Amino acid sequence: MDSPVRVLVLVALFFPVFVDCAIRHYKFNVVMKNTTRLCSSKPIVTVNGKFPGPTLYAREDDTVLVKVVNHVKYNVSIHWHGIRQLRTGWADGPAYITQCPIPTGQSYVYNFTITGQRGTLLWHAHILWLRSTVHGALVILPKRGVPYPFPKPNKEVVVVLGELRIRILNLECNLFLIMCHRPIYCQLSGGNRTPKW
Ligand SMILES: [Cu+2]
Repeated sequence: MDSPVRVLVLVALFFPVFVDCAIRHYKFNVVMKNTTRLCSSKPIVTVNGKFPGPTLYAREDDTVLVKVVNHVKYNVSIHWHGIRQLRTGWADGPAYITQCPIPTGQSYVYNFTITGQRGTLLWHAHILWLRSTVHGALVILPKRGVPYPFPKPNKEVVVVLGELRIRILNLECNLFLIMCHRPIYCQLSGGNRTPKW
């Protein structure tokens, strides 16, 4: 064994506090799910049948392994929004940029380590329109024994803001609230499209 490796092994054995990091395993089954919002039901693409999708939890320095299995008819990829992919660019997720999307019936394991980051980030599909229903939160806790840089709150609640598209009677009111700051439109049937802001 090389001497630097031997030193690391000895440090890990005798000073485990220095290597207090974990491997977090998650499984994302991408499936269709009949979902009801605002009194209307329709099948949507989800992760594990949830909308929004499951919240991932990890600590700074943890390695996260997410096995994504594609059970829908669309190609899929997942982007870990805001995660610094240090030497793990293939885990970033933008389809056709850092990876080929996951075809129907296939899977892919995203493997990345969270370094120098804490707080709540977002994960979402990074292909087609799938991100509108395939998204969720990624909570990065501080290292064990390290406090938050603010007084500890009594309770923490994850709030995910998403997009809903609704139609009411013959008054077509399409609300678009998209992350890239597109305006919200409200369109009367046959009328002019009026930007609200
Ligand atoms: Cu993103």
